[in-house]
Amino acid sequence: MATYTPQKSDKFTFGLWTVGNPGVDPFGGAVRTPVTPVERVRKLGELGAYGVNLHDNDLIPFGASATEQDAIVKEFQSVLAESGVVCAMATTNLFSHPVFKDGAFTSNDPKVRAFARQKVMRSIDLGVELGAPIYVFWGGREGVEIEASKDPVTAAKRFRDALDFFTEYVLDQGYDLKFALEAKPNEPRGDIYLPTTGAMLGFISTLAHPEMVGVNPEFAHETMAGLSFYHAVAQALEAGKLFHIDLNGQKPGRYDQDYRFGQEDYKQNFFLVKLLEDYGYDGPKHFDAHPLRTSDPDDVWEFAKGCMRTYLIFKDKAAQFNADPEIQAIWRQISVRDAVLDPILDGKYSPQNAQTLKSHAFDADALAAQKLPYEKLDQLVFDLLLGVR
Ligand code: GCO
Ligand code: MN
Ligand code: MN
Repeated sequence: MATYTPQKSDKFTFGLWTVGNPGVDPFGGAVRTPVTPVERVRKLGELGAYGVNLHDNDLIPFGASATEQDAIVKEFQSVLAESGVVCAMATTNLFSHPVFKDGAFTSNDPKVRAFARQKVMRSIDLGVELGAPIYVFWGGREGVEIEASKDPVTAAKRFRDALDFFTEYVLDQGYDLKFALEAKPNEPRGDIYLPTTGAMLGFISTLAHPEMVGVNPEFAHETMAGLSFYHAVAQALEAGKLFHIDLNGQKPGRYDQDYRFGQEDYKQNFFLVKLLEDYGYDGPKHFDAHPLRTSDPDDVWEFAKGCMRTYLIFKDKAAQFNADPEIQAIWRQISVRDAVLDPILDGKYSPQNAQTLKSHAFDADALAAQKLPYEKLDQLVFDLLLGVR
């Protein structure tokens, strides 16, 4: 019987803000006093997590002096070393302080936009000092409720100008750092710009250094919009742009629930884990989730353990799927091969290939009569997931 014990090689990570979430929601205040960042790292290390992620202000209070920052960083570096936990990703809080209430990079006020750039550069320096190889941009306040208040074309340009500035900054400093852009359709803004992973992928190709920039898709964000997270991740993977991933649980069409990974839609999560494993995604798997508001401090750690355990169970199920003779037989049956057509379809355009396709005789009725036993296939998957196979 597998124990589903997380190993460092699983590359499971948690944001300081995830296990440190005090349970605040729009209707009520904190229900827990989180332990300090240092203690969170220590505990995550004990549980087998590989890394920790942070916003600048998860560690360094807003407005702290350089001396205060140095002391905090030193203590944090020593707990990272002691616990064997790495700083896997860093990011900037461009959403909590009221100065960002109408956006950071897309604010109409150049002083706010400039302050945001200052904060990001300082935060990049901090992330690099802590050893983070990935820097996430999530534009939580980059959006609107009132369309008359901003020009969305100008907003897109401002977002791009900011990112181009930061990639140049990274190159100028000689940092070894990649960026990952995280999309979200809404919340906290009525509409957030660049609302989906697909939108981010399109945007990246317009940047000055697209090779330095990938995506950080989040289960909850795509699911809120009623989209398939599995497909969004697949597209990013295929484009070589899956630099980071935020895993959690979410029901479609709701506010951002940030549930424990795997809490909702087992099938979608199974295929997601299978995708990451089959295609050898080797970046961090970040559980960007919150313990329930009902959780006491012990239950917070059950939440963290549950995220990792669930991933490992799905990984085990993916291996079962790949080894299941009946499932694989159906897969072979539907994965039709054709000695003449496959090389043409897999290859590039040539006048010869165009001519061959144009003159090929197809029997459309015979093709339409091919058996596609998908009811049977899906039931096998269901049985496998529910543990009766
Ligand atoms: C959210 C987002 C954030 C970001 C984080 C890192 O919905 O609040 O998912 O948790 O992931 O700010 O950029
Ligand atoms: Mn989120
Ligand atoms: Mn996230």
